[in-house]
Amino acid sequence: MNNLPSTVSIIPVPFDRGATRRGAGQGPDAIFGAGLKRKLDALGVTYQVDDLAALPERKDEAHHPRLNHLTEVITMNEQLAARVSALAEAGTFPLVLGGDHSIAIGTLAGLTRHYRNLGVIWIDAHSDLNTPNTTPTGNIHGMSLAVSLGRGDRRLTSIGGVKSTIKPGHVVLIGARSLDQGERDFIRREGIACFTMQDIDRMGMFRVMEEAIRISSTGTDGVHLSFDIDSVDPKIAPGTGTPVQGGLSYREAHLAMEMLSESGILTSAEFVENNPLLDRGQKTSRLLVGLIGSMLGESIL
Ligand code: HAR
Ligand code: MN
Ligand code: MN
Ligand code: MN
Repeated sequence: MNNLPSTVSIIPVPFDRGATRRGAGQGPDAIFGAGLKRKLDALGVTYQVDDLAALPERKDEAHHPRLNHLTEVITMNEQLAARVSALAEAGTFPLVLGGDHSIAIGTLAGLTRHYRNLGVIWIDAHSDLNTPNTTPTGNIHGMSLAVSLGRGDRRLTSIGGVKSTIKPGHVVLIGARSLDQGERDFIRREGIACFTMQDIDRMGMFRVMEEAIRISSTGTDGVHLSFDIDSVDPKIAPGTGTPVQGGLSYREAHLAMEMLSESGILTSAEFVENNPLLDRGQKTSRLLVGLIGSMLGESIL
């Protein structure tokens, strides 16, 4: 089954200031190096590669307690929000390549300028629901989903200007296995659907994805996939900055992408936290090319 979007707009975001370990900034190049264009050509996908202005080399190093590299994160995400918003408005399918997960702030800000009720499928070992009050690290990649739900520092939640707010009932977390206490409280308080690794063990990925597709596409006018490669088990995806054992298998990850393709619900996607400096060869980048292929309709038979 094939539900190809008309035109895919690839947006590389070489940014890693939202994380402690550097290297995710080289993630987009590594995904191209592992054959992304060849894969899209083989699938007959129409695509264009977008360009963001490079970040100025040296930014002010003002210290923002509990918000590491705040200025750089804001600058990058304002730019990204503007691009994503324009590309969604033009009717294309934005495909953002990270970069650390703080870039979801800009992606989602741009999308919610366009969609009034955006559904979000967040596949990640983490939930990225910290705020400056709960963060154990101050790293903004651990806060991006909270920001997109309108929580946290105003300088982050205001990125992208006038936009709708994502509703907690339209968000689905998949693959969680490393949550901070403040994040658990957030999930319970807001009633966010969360399929942990334990749920995946017990229900199977097929049923989890059926539920995720139903929840994210009910009462929404678009669905975004935010895929953090650390959702996948580090034995299969070693190239990432905050690996957590006990993750998705190769097939579970592919099945999720295949089911999303079949469902036809996705209107945008991002793939983040690919760190080629920590990879074994091109293992993780190649996996990402395969997963993007499955999301865009590649089938086994
Ligand atoms: N929860 C931790 C924090 O807030 C770790 C977040 C980690 N990393 C990510 N996000 N890759 O999914 O710092
Ligand atoms: Mn539209
Ligand atoms: Mn993440
Ligand atoms: Mn993560």
